[in-house]
Amino acid sequence: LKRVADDVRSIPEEKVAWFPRQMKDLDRCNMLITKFDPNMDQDHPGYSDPDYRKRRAAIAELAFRYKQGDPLPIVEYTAEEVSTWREVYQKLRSIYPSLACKQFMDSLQQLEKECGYGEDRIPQLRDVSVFLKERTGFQLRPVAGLLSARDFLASLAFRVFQCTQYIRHSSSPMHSPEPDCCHELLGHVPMLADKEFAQFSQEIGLASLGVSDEDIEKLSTLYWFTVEFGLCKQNGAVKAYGAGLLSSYGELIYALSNKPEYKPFNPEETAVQPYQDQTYQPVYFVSESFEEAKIKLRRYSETIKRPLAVRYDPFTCSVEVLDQP
Ligand code: NLE
Ligand code: FE2
Repeated sequence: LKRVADDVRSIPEEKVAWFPRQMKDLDRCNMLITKFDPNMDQDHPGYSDPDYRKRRAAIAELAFRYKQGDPLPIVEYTAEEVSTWREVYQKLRSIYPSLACKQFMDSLQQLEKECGYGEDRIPQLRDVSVFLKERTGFQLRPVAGLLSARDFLASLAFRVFQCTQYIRHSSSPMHSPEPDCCHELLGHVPMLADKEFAQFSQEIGLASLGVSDEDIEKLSTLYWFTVEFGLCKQNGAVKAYGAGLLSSYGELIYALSNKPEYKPFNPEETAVQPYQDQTYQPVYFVSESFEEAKIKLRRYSETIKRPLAVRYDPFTCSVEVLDQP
């Protein structure tokens, strides 16, 4: 309570939700959502597998202990985990060339050449974070599971991407309702290695700082239908750029089949579209181009009301609060 009161004093207009100002404040952006946790969710394929649950707890512990600036933890993956990864990698790799957007393919090829991506080993967050930092300034930090939307979005404002480090259960390699390292490494990382996409991600993050719960809900829905499940046209064909598609063989094929409904991407409408987080989406939003999604989203975020304006200072890695524009 004390910390909220302090922050409110420097922003006189109205009460504003606490948000991180400096990169080290991200240590406080760690509120987990437990709905897909293998200990809580009876439908989780790991629910009745005590070894899997034990392993998840051990990897979660690494994330709980992590403080901003620490070296990223190294996980020695077991043979079973590597074999799950292999299956996911092989299957997805074979369909990417026809279904993934160009930006994704370019980055994936670089990751394979320069960052040890391949079917034989699970890349370590530590190496991937160095790679990304050089490309787009993004860095990774470990997280124990699904984060609250507010905390997750806030970290993007600092070009920090919170990544899970455990792997999905071996019984369901082709789709997982919760994020895991396949989702982060195959879905998100290649896109974060693209300069434009990195910029787009940080803008969503900055737009989320200090906004109401209602606006967080809208922004996270927009994030869901773009960064996670977005489709865009390229050379006349529809391609996937959303990470939730690019890490799920089952849903990637489904999304680009003639089964689901497509709607044109329009932030006002997309922000209030109900979504599905257990299984495949019934509807996907298609933007005319990658650029278009970015421009429309930027325009939308300028319309969100908040009693402050923010700017990221890359020299000090901190968020400056400006007067109302
Ligand atoms: N469904 C995705 C996958 O199987 O990789 C994960 C989505 C996380 C939001
Ligand atoms: Fe994700």
